[in-house]
Parts: sequence; C-alpha cells; structure tokens
Amino acid sequence: MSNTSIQPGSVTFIKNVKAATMTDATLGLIDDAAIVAQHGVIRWIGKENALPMEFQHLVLAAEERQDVTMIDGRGMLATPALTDCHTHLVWAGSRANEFRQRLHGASYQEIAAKGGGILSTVKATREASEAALFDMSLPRAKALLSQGVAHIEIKSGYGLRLEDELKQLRVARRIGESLPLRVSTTLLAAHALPPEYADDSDGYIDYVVRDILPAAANEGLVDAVDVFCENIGFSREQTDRVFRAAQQLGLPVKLHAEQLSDQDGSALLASYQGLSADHLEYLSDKGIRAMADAGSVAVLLPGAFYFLRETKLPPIQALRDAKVPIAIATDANPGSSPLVHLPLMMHFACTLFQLTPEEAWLGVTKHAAAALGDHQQGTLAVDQRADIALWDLDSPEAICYQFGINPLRHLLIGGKQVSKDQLT
Ligand code: DI6
Ligand code: FE
Repeated sequence: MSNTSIQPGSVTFIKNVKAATMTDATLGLIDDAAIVAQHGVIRWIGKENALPMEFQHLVLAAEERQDVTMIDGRGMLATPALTDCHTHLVWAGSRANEFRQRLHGASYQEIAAKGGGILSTVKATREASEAALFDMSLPRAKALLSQGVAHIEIKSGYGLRLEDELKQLRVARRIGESLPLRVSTTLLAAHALPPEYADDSDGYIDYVVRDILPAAANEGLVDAVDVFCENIGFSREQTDRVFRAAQQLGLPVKLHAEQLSDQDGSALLASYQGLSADHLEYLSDKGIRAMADAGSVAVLLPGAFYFLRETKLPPIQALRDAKVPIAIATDANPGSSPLVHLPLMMHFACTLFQLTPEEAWLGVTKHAAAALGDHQQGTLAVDQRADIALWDLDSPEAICYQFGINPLRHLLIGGKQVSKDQLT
C-alpha cells in the first residue's frame, strides 16, 4: 500500500455514525459509517469496517502529529450541514403592527398598497447605520448556525437606492466573515418601488440596471441577482431587463416568481438557465416544463405560505412528476416570514405541502446548494466540502416530526468543528 496520499494537514475522523449522504432519493443511508476529511473536504466515506488501509494510515499519522479531530458519533445521524437558500435576513425595524392588521382582515397586498409592507422596512433599514444593521441581523444568522446551517443566502432589497443596497450587502458579507458559516449574497434591488420613483417603475429599473447593479457587482458584493416579479412588484418585461443586465455581468439569476399570481416569470427565469424560481404557488404547467428543461430549482417557502395564511398550494405533484429539484428555505424576512428556523420549515414542508421527509431533507441539503449554484456542498461524498452535521436522531424523519428541542450535537464547516459557544 503506497503512502503517497499521507500528507500533513489536519484530519477529521468521524466514526460510528449512520450517514444520510443525500446521494439518492432515499437519502443514500449508510449504517455504521465513518468519514475522513482533510484540507476541508471529504476524502473518504463508507462503512467503517471497509476503511481502506491508506486512510487508516492517514488518521494514524495525523494522530501522531496531534493534528486530528476524532469524533465518536455513538450511532448518531450524520448529514450534510444545512443550506438556507432564500433569506432576507438583513433588515431593521419591526412589522408586528402589520401582523395585527392582518389578523383583523387586511391583506398583505392592501398593506403594501397603503405604503406599509416592504416600504416600511425600507424606511427603517435606510435609517439604520451599517453597524446597527449588522448588530440587528447577526443574531438571525447565529440562530440558523445553531440549527446546523452552514450556508445561507442573504438578499438585499430593503435599501432600494445605491448606498443602502450596498450597505445591506456589506452587512451580509460581514456576517459571513464574523461567523463560521458561508454567505452567498443576492442583489434584489428590484424588490419594490422606492418613494423616489413612486410613479416611474421603468425609471427605477433604469436606475437599477445602470447604477446599482454595476456598482454592487464591482465591489464584489453580488453572487446572484433576483427580482420580485409580481403584480405588486415588477413586470415580466422589467424582470427581463434586469436579467439581461445580470447576464452581461456574468451573474446568475433567481426569481421571486408566481407567489401571489401567475406572471409566467418562471419560464423567463428558465430561459436564462436561472438557478432557482422561488415561492411558486401559482406556477403553471408551462413554467414547470421550462424549469425542468433548464434544470432550475423550485424553492418552496412554507413559512411565507403559513404566515400569510395562504391557501393555494404550489403544484408539488407536478413538480415531482417533471423531476424539478425541490428546495426549501426560510424566506426569513420581517413581512411574510419572520421565522428564522430551517428545521421548522422542514416540518412545515411536510405538514403543509405534504412533502416526504426525504424530500424535505434533500430540500435543505443537495437541492438548496444547487439553488445557490454550489456543487461542492449538499451531499456527503468524496471531494465535497466537509460541512457535516451530527444529530441525536434515530432516523432522518425525526427532524420533520417534532421541533422545539435542538437535536444538533456537532457541526463541522470546512472540516472545522464549530465550538459549542458558537452553537448557542
Ligand atoms: N416576497 C417575499 O416573501 C418577501 N419579498 C418578496 O418579494 C417579503 C418581503 C417583505 O414583506 O418584507
Ligand atoms: Fe423572499
């Protein structure tokens, strides 16, 4: 047996786990599994009693150098760490008053039409300093980390003018630098019409395309571009203009699509080979076919469905039949989903949308990573990043079945163990 693969560099050895690798529709379960990680990636995974000699040597050599993290999983469930692929978690202010109005019968659209809704959060976010915005937003990301989330997407869209969109995105980046988790940023300047452009939505789109998008991209603050394509948001034509500008800058696109009505936005997204179309309650068969052909991910947001007390379900069975990958996310935002809890979304996906627990798991791992264009994450397999969660759960469905007690016991991100302090 050659020793060529024995290189210095800290090694992580996890043994005695039941691994849910997420490599197939039944979650690719391996009993009595072990995982070897080095240089931040998984080097080997399989049945512990089949650990090849060269990896036994690798672990032993690292032990001799005292450069090894050994974890005895004592039969725990090991999965890829989770990904929350749709959040708006950088915001200031509160919309509790609107919650009360809605309980008295006002609709989300009516509140928005009266200048509340997104615009009330825009006002508070513009008024907040960058430091204050960071302090308000960090606990939301920490909450996700403590639930086993290693990668979050964060959208702008509460600035709606250059300096404040940049401020939001910088805060998002700083969150990624301050916590061990990874942050992907999405520019959602086309989220709502700011007061300065109240009667001129085309003029605002000009401003987004000409000023905000290039400046934010230039600062390295944009990993993807999103639009709220809706009757209370932007039209399909306006969405197309933003997508074209993104494409010219080489940026991938995503879309808030068919949440409150069918705007045929998902088919437009698919025509750009977009990463994901999100919400999708009103998605048509045509949109489903286009997404299937393009390989775009359907991101379902059961928190918003629940919180807005919607009744129109996304077309789950048709998405399944067309083999469109389904992801699940929190949509964490102050207006339609003030819920920073990804395992709760797995529970809701099952109870409200009748997803199977297997679909819920794939939705927060493999498919969520794909919705961010991240193919180095989301499964437990060789060469994937060693983003691994260990859960005190008897079976994968247990996380969907109950909530209120946190079953996370260990979280590794890039092979490094997140400390207990950081998980509380
Ligand atoms: N759809 C949503 O669910 C969020 N944005 C969007 O376009 C809601 C944002 C908010 O109400 O603040
Ligand atoms: Fe959203």
